Amino acid sequence: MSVDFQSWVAAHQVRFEEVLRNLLPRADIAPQRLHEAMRYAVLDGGKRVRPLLAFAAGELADADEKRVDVAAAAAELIHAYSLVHDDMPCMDDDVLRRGKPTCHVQYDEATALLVGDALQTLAFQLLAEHRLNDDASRQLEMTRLLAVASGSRGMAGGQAIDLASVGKPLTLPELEFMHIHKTGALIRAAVLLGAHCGTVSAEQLERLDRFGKLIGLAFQVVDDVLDCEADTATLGKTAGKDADNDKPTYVSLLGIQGARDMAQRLHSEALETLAGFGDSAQRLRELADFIVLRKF
Ligand code: GRG
Repeated sequence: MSVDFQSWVAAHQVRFEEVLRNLLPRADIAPQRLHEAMRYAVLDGGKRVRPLLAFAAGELADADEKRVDVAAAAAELIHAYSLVHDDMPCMDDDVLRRGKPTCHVQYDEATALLVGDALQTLAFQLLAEHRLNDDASRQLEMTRLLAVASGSRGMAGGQAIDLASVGKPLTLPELEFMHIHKTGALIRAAVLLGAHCGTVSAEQLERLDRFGKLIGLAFQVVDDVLDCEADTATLGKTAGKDADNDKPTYVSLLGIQGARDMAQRLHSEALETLAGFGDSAQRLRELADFIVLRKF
């Protein structure tokens, strides 16, 4: 009998922490301070939503878990780098992340910049060094996919639009475009990376891609709601920053209830994309529920 969702999440989070500990450079090898800061930024924190999505998609595709570990780590390292850079004074200028001082506060700005750079390149090093699919062209596709999701046509591009949008009214389609790139692209990539470690048809990949797109956007809509409703201690990051910074959000455009309704709609549509997968998509369904119902 399969384990319940909470136990599945907890077991993967614990196991994955060990995976990350082993894949990150040791803090006692040079340059020690940079390595220590990289470990500080990645370890002991975060929900690990992107890795969990990769594990769930990997299970659906009957993938070798050890291979998914590496793909999931690559996605999480990109995510961790983006948080370190986002928190810096030149961007969101925040002091709290994952319940502890942000990387530039704990170390210094130059170190935080290098931590982000080094985590990003480590992600691609992992994809190049480890065998993730017997078909080399599929492995190359995984590298391409993560690069596009992280770059100017993905997360970094979304962040550029976000920074330019402060104090400006955005239309709903403009806001959606920004978030599909800033937050959604990496979440979508995490689902596909997990699936690419196993066996899936082109048609199945297309459906998983749509699932990732919808659930990535739902994640951001919920994030906007939580930024208004949850407190700093629960979130482990400063609450209420969007309104303080005069940033357009789903809440500022649709109101709290409108944003909640939108998250529900995206959730339903995401579940529809999984209809043909049967039991093999159960973890993805449960993660979709978690993403929409989460309180932190
Ligand atoms: C610096 C290129 C570059 C991009 C930054 C991710 C990002 C783009 C900015 C972070 C700002 C932010 C709070 C975005 C909202 C959605 C989001 C990514 C929240 C944090 O992700 P979680 O909730 O964090 O998965 P944990 O800590 O659980 O991993």
